[in-house]
Amino acid sequence: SADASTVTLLDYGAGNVRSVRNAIRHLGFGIRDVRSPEDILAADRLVFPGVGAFGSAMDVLTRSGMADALREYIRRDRPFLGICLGLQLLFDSSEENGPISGLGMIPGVVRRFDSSKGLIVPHIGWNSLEITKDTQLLQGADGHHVYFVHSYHALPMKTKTGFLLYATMVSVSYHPSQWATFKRFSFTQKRVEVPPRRKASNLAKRVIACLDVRSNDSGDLVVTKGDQYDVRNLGKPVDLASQYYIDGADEISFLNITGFRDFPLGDLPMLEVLRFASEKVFVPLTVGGGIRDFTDANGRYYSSLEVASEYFRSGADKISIGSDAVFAAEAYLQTSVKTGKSSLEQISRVYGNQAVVVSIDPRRVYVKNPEEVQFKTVKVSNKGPLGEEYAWYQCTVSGGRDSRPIGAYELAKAVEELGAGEILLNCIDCDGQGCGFDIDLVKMVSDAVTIPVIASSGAGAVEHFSEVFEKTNASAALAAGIFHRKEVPILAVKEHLVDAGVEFPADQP
Ligand code: 1PR
Repeated sequence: SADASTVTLLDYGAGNVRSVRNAIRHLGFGIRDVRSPEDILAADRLVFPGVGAFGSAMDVLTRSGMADALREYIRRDRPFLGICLGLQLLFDSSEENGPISGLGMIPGVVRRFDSSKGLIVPHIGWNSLEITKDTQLLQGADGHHVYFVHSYHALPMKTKTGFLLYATMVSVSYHPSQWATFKRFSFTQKRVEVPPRRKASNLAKRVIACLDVRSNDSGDLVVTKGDQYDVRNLGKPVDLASQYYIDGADEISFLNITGFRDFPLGDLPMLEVLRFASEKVFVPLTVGGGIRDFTDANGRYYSSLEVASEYFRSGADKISIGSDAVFAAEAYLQTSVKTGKSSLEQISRVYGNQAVVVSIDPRRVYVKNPEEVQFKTVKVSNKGPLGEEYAWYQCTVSGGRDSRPIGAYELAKAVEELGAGEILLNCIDCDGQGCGFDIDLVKMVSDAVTIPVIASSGAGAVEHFSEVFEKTNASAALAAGIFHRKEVPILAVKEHLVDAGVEFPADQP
């Protein structure tokens, strides 16, 4: 029958569920989209990939009448696969922007991971699954590496009725080969209980390939790279991104380096690049450049949230904010008031912290004496030109063109408070130099925050990756030039990290 080959998908428009769609189709099923509460009740099997933040998702579900339909569907004991937030929403309440009441179908609460014990939250990256109880659904998944992005975990109260606790695992949304689960799901109606993972496993370090892109004179987006932010052209973004995915990159970042002067929604090539890339690249995509409020030539105002939403709809898993986050942090440090109006705050409130990266572009400023400046300094490993032993790292905006009165340390701490889920830490002095990451800078920032820090700028050899993971708390390392110029393949970096004893995913696509 038609129904045996159809999966009903609840996509309430809050983010990127492209990969889920790709995966369902990959397994040979058709997709019926939920347009009204009745569609939920009419479903034979319902997949609910929750994206975004708990509070805004509950608002949408309640306003549209879908909350009641979902409760009824589950009461009727119909097959249901809740992924990530799609599972959490079934609980009584969540701490995310809250406490906020959920659908109340599973007794229990959703809590934030406790970062006070040295945990880096959100947990982002490829980690192995450990299945401690035999379940039909996750058969064969034991020991496999899947991609996690989560800050919250669901804590069910002990009940007699087993519920499918699909943890907050979103891994499956990234690679169709991991969607075997779907096949099983479509044949089974049994509810099974999967206890949360018990033993902690090492958090895998990520290797990220970055593509700086800009529009050329004929309006095409090209990959560009230079040193110290002085750029030249290298190739086509989608082709390169696909190649990096095949080569084993854990994530891909696109930075539209002219985004600060052009309006991104007028930048159709970037949206096209994302659409094409998300069909070929099954690891997370981050996109940055130009995310801010904007009024176009006709006087039409676009909020940064609209800009970000368009990026998410086109296939981005995370967005990255540069200049606008610096202004938001400066205002916050001056007034100590969180207005809730900055792009950083608005986007993380709707899409969740884990979807918002802040890109920092600092430049080293040597000083003789830390007392000379009001910013956090470090004792540098290599003295300055006049024998200076200290430095602070001054933030810049507009691709390094303008320097601002705020240090990388101060910025990192402020944006963490404002809702950033991750920091992409560049360094203009090291960019394109191939002399290694700025260990002093990465150490200072990764020790200062509890969110993950991506070390960037300066990778020139495989040893630079193990060095940054050994000497700092960085969660990921990003490089551009060495990959573009094919000097060091991504696989060589990964092999080196294994040899050096830094854990990394072995069976990831
Ligand atoms: O300010 O929100 O519009 O965001 C602009 C974004 O574009 C920021 O993330 C900023 O870092 C980036 N950007 C702006 N201008 C440039 C430039 O190069 N002229 N690129 C630029 C920044 C730095 C890294 C680079 C690493 C690794 N590129 O992303 O990829 O340094 O390079 P390497 O491995 O070759 O050393 P907004």
